[in-house]
Formats: sequence, C-alpha cells, structure tokens
Amino acid sequence: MEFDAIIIGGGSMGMAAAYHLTKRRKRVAVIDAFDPPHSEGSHHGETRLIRHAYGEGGNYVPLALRAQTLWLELEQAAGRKLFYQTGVLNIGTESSSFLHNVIESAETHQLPHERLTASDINSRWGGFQLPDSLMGCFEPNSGVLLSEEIIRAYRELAVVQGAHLMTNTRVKQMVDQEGAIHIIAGDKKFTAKQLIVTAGKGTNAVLSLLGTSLPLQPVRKTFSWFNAAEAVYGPDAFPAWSFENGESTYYGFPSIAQAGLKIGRHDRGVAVSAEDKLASFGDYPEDVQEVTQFVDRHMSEKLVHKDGKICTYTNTPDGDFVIDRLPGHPSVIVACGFSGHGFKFSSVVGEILSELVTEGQSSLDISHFSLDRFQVIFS
Ligand code: PYC
Repeated sequence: MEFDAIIIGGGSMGMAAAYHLTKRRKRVAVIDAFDPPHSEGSHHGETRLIRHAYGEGGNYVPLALRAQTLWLELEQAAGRKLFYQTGVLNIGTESSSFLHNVIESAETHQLPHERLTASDINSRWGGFQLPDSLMGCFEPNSGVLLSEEIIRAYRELAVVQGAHLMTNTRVKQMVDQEGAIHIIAGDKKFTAKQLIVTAGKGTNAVLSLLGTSLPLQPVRKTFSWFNAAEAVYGPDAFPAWSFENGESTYYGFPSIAQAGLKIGRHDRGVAVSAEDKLASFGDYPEDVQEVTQFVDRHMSEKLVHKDGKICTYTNTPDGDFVIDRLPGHPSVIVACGFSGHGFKFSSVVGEILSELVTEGQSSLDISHFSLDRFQVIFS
C-alpha cells in the first residue's frame, strides 16, 4: 500500500496530523500500537489545560493562540463540546519564574489577564485557601480541553476523510531508501514519501529501526480526583489553575461533568524506560499522600481522594518540544518530547506536521523545537 505520509503513533499529535493531512486530501496511514484514545500514553484522564500566557516561555504563545482557534474549529467540525472556557489562574510566589513568564507573555501578546493577590483569589474563588506569600495571574480566555474526546473526534473525522487506520499494530521494520520509507507493520507492507513519528514514549523504539535515538526520558506521573461540591468546584465556580511555589509544581481542573476536582503534580515523577510496565496508581504511598497534603493545605474544603491514574510524560533535557526532520533522514519528521505540557498544542502541531509534509515548512516559527539544540549535549 502506498501513501503520501505514514504516521506512527495515533495519539494526540499523530491523530491531529492525520486529520489535517486528510483535510488536505493526502493519502495517510496511521499505525498505533494500541487503540486510541487509550491509557498507554499521555492523553487519557479526560482533561488537559490550555493556557495562552505561557510560563514555559513567551515563544509558545503564538502556537497556543493558533491551537485555540483550531480547537474551536474542531468543536464545530465534530459537532460537540471539547473546550470549557473556565479561565486559567496561574499561581506563584513573588520569585516564581513561571509566573513572571506568564505575566510577561500576557503583556507582550496583549492577552486579557488580571494580577491578583492571595486574598483576591481566596475571596473570588471560595474553594482556594492560599497563604499571603502567593499571588496569581488569571487569564479568562483559556480553560480545559476534553483530551480523550478530542482524540475520538480527530479519529472519526480523519477516517471519514480517508485515513487508513491500523490499531493494535506494531512496526517491525523500517527502511529509508531513495526518498521513500518502506515499513512492515503487523503482516502488511507500506510505502510512503514521508514518515511522521509521533509515538510519545515509544519514539526511540521506532527510531531504533532507523538506527538512531533522541534524548527522551519517559517519566511515570500520577493525577487524582477529589470528591468536590459542584457549587464550589464546578466549572462555573472554579478555574483551571497552575501552581509553583519554589518547592513543587501542581496543576488542576474544576470538576468537569461532576468527575471531581482533578489535580496532578507536574514536577518530579519516577523515570522509567519506555518498555516498562508502569506501577499502578497507589503502588507508591506518595501517589495519594503528596496530592492529599497539597489539597489539605491549599483548598478551603475538606476534600476526599476519590480516584487516581498514572500517565507518562516524555521529557526532553530542556522541557521544550522536538518538532523537526530527523538528521540524516529528510523524509522522516519527528514530533516528540512534549514534556508534560504538549496536549494543548496538539491541534496546531497536527497542522504544522501537515504543512511540513505538504509544503516542506511551517507557517509558524518552530525553530525553538529544532534538534540542533541537542548537539551541544551530545558533543
Ligand atoms: O501544560 O498545562 C499543562 C499541563 C497540564 C497537566 C500537565 N501539564
């Protein structure tokens, strides 16, 4: 079977790329080791944040804004709700570089935002009890994405537009020869002009078939839900948020569809290898303890832990993404290393990948995600 592009990994980035490429009438195959949406990668657990003012650096803002536009377009195309405009409150200390970046990027890009003291925050959203040492920046236009529902929507639309989807299928062999990629996956042979690798923590296993690898570190992460009163913690009463106080970094969501208040720790986690079967939620006592301590300290109500799940971040050494052609393999594009903050961008990453395939370049500046930056690390 011959395609314009084969996508290995049909999670958030891969399925979005399949949608954008098939919308451009390209012949596309998507190969996934599981059956997306699934819980083996980084997209499950119902929700993800979308922040526009960006603590990780202002150069993400144009991508976040384009991503937001594409999310609203996807809602229209799919005919269902995929985004809650709850706003996002970024919480930090006076010296928090994350919060400084949020404020600076909001000012530079003229994003609506409000700077708030801890006491402003506690009186506006009664569910918080923040100490005076903290402060915040609220951006009202951002909010919460329904991550699994989004993958479902992209999958359905991509298939309707002609994508050839192979689930529960592993790639066994890959040859890059004379401008074409030849792949054996399951018991079938595929050929394509270009290959997109969006395999998350499985990226290096795929790239090993081409004899190469990237500096990626999968990390086991957890997130939890707490029983929470809708009137205090529902999406009409409580924002999505990020938190950095110099000791730890957390993020959280209002109780969407009465699922409970969702909270996860963004820093730390257990480094794992991509092939490891991850320890289940609760196997480490700190899975429940840390987040419960955080809730007891920073939420005004006594909340009871309801459920928890594990997922994986695939971290780069600097926390920035990789979106680039693979050195020595100009027909191979990699998008990986989303380092726990990528989901919100998957709509625009899908668009970027489709532009790279069809036009050879992206209309957005992606130089920050180039693989060149790692040469220093390897030399
Ligand atoms: O980037 O906003 C984020 C995020 C949410 C959960 C983990 N990271």
